[in-house]
Amino acid sequence: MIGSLVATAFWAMLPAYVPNNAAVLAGGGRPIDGGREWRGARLLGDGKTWRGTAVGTLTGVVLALALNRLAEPASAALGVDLPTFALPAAVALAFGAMCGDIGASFLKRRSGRERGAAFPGLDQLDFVVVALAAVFVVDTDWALAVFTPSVLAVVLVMTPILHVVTNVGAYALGLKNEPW
Ligand code: CTP
Ligand code: K
Ligand code: MG
Repeated sequence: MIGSLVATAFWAMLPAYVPNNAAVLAGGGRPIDGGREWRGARLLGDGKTWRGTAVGTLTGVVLALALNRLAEPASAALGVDLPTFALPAAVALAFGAMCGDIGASFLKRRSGRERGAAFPGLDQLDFVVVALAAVFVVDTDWALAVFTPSVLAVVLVMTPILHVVTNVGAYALGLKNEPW
């Protein structure tokens, strides 16, 4: 029971989990805010770039399409009914995740935090909250069917754990400047 909830939650959120990591690898180039400031601090900062956002979103969408091809064999192997992703749902999860992270940077700059500063709680859940909100708006029936209250509960517990583990790992491998 808990195993199938975890499998469903992880599978359904993968297109939202991967974009931030892809952005870390692809980041660089022109910042989205073009260097602009607002009320004495950068609007978003140099850590939110067009390239990172575009590559992150695209990676999440392509991953969702790849998962569609694996859904049947993976469901059979695990004995779980894993969902497929319609394109609008895939875009909502991937782009929603990127937007959540960008929104968090906006809040960090407003609260005096420099680029790279930690904001515990926000760092671990920003992308998930916006990705879920976006997919519930864009593909409501699908989202209601996949993200039952118990799957949502697993997502909210599992995401911060995965976030900490992947970021500490990326930092240890020298891929990321901070371990959060
Ligand atoms: N990145 C990017 N574009 C994004 C998100 C991330 O280019 N939309 C890249 C940047 O190189 C960034 C790195 O991924 O520095 C790490 O991402 P993150 O930790 O989200 O950014 P920070 O540098 O910590 O900046 P902030 O304080 O604004 O979160
Ligand atoms: K972040
Ligand atoms: Mg950071």
